[in-house]
Amino acid sequence: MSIEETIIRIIKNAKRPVVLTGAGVSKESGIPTFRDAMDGLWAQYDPQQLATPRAFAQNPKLVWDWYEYRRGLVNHAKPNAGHITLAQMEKLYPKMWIITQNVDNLHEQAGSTRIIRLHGNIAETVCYNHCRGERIPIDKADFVWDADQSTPPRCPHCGGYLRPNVVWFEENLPAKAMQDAFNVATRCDVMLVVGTSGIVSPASDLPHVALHNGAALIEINPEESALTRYMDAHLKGASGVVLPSLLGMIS
Ligand code: BV8
Ligand code: ZN
Repeated sequence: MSIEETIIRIIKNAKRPVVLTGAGVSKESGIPTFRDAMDGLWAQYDPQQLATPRAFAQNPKLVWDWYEYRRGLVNHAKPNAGHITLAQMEKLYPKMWIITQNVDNLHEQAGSTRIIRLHGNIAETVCYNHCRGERIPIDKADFVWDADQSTPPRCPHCGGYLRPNVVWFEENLPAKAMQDAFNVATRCDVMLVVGTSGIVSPASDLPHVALHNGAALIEINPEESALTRYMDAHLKGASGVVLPSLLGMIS
């Protein structure tokens, strides 16, 4: 049996597949990955320097504006064939979960329902002081903000700054998301690792958890990543191309 046939058989026979997605799955929807240089004003900044509590403390307006720019990209983005295929796969596998590092909502828009969000949701806004409790979204209707003002919008409850509901570097991930992700990674029999450079932890630990528990690891990425050497197979290509062809072969 060829390697391809073996891979197809492994995925076809999976009972509890898990898909770990990174920024690469949203690239074909027009959302730059963290590795991509961003354009215009933002090209001069390193995302890893902006997505931190320190950056927000030092320059709240700059960080808020950066997220407003990215929210604009996300609002105009549509799910691509990769997101849509994963939503179709969820119907074939009743125990399938997606664990995503992405902060866009393209998996939900494509119709996926079993999603574990590790790094939050850029569309949501929370109080920087957590005055309503940890990461409780504040409704857009409850605050006003105009792009010219020199600060982020103010919390309607405590007057502190508002911030995007994303997990910054050096912030802990939401405990429930972490627990759920490690649970499904421990129990899965196949993990598809799609569109991630595998650099950011603890997300990048999850394939090791799956491997340690006997799962087959299959990567879908046009490039090699920090995880490629642990993979049983690396399907080289864009997720919007590879995933639909994979679905064609397993269904
Ligand atoms: C934590 C939300 C405990 C925000 C994100 C030293 C000092 C301090 C901390 C650390 C340190 N060393 C390590 C750490 C831990 C740190 C970390 O991992 N740092 C990295 C940089 C080494 N992690 C954390 O801080 C986490 N918290 O550990 O808490 C703690 C507490 C205090 C102090 C220390 C630790 C929090 C991590 C979450 C950060 N937030 N996002 C926002 O979006 O603004 S991470 C963000 O970057 C994304 O969510 C994603 O996770 C990551 C980007 O990675 P990818 O998704 O993989 O995207 P990337 O661009 O890298 O790669 C894209 C891939 O797609 C490429 O491989 C490319 O080839 C491929 N591709 C391209 N096109 C396609 C494609 N694939 C398929 N199809 C295509 N068409
Ligand atoms: Zn508040």
